[in-house]
This record gives sequence, structure tokens and C-alpha cells, in this order.
Amino acid sequence: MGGWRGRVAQYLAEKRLEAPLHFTLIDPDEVSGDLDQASKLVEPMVSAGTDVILVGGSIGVSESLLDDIISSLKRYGLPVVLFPGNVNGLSKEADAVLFMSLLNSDDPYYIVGAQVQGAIIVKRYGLEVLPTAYLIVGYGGAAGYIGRARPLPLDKPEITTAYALAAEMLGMRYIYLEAGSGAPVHVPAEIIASVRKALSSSTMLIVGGGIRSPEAARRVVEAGADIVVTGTIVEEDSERAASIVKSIKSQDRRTSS
Ligand code: 1GP
Repeated sequence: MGGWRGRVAQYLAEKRLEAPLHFTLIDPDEVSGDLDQASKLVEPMVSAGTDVILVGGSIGVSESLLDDIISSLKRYGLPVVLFPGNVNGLSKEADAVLFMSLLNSDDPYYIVGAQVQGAIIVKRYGLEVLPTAYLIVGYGGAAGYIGRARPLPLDKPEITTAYALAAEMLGMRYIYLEAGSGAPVHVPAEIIASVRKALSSSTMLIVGGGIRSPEAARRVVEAGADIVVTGTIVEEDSERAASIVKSIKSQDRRTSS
């Protein structure tokens, strides 16, 4: 649990020097607002060495529900970071927010409209902002459907890479490649590697969606992910989810420049 001293961006950068990172995703809708259930899911992940508790989802999220869940999860001593699907995904209880733009949405609302609505709330709450490009690849799941994404093609790494590069040039410090929660396949290694190669080493590459085994997590990290997000497996099989964290943490420290 060590290392958390109040600035999430710095915490992430420092921890990344030690090993790739793991984020545990809690979807408030999936736990139906049940605080005990949320704790039951998080506890084994904290013991296994997860780095951040990420809270959010595409549907069924309200601010009061988030406030309750986040307040209760803060006792684990890890940063709690918001993963908002919309303006209702903000909470003053969180430590930071992935302030995301769904760049491959066909609807300007998900690219900048929701952000215009949310910015003033984020400022009022004093939330630390982690400027993030959210790119939906392949299947897309609920996030892709709700966000009106035109999913990036699995067999054309150069298109996702061009989006990631544009995001970095626009000043975004985190690039989140999302296959969609419960995706049948995770983001392909070829896409991750191509994106990683194009980005500067200080830009954090987050990969999530469909990662359900230590082997899959290893592939994703070997391809160049800095941060692996898992949600569904945390809900379905805590032992397996913990083994994913251990597999990520056993990877070599970053060697790229
Ligand atoms: C979804 O990337 C996350 O937004 C996690 O996906 O539920 O498939 O682990 P899973």
C-alpha cells in the first residue's frame, strides 16, 4: 500500500519505475451500490498488490452512489480514481479523475460536450485531473455503444496509433486502449506495440477490456502497456484476478527510452 502521498500522477510515475501497474475497476452498477460487496471485491486485489481503485461505468451510475462507494473504499489507502462514462460519473470523494475524451466517438458530446459540462464540477471539487484519450478498439461493449464509438479496427494498428499520436500531440498524458468490458478478445498485442512505439516514454499507456488471465496480462504488458485494467474477472474470480496482478508485477521494469 506504500507510496501514496497525495498526487496521483506522481504516484503513478514513481510506481511505474518499479513495475507495470494494475488498476482494479469497480463498476458501481455491477455491485448494485452494495458497499460490502465492493469491499469484498477490492480486498484480495489490495493484498495482491493492485495500485489504484478505479470507479465508474457506462450505465447505472449516480453521484450519491459514487460518494458512498468511494468513501468506503478509501480505507484501503490506495488512490481512488474516477472512470466517468458521463457527467454523473464525478464525485468529490475521489482523489483524481481520468478526464477522458472518447476520441473515436461519432458524437461530439462524448469528445468534448460532456467534458464542458464536467469541467466546472471537477474544478469545484478540486479533483486532480489525469488528461486521458479514450480509444475504443474492436468489440467496444457498453462503453462503445453508449459512447457512439466507431470502434477502431483490430487489423489496422496504424489507425489506432494515429489516434494515440494525435492525442499525445493535443497534450493528453494517458492513452486508454479499451476493448470493452467483457470483450471476447483484449486489444491485440500488435496494436499495443504499435501505439507504444509511437508515444513518448512519459505518456502512460492504459489497456483494458477482456483481460481475464495472467497470460493475457503478460502479453499486454510485454507489448507495451504501462497500466492494465481489469473489471469483470475481479467480479467473477478473485483468485484469478489476484494472479493477474502478481503476473503484472513480476514483469521487468520499463526499459524503453
Ligand atoms: C472496462 O477496461 C475495462 O472498461 C475492464 O474490462 O471488465 O473486461 O476487465 P473488463
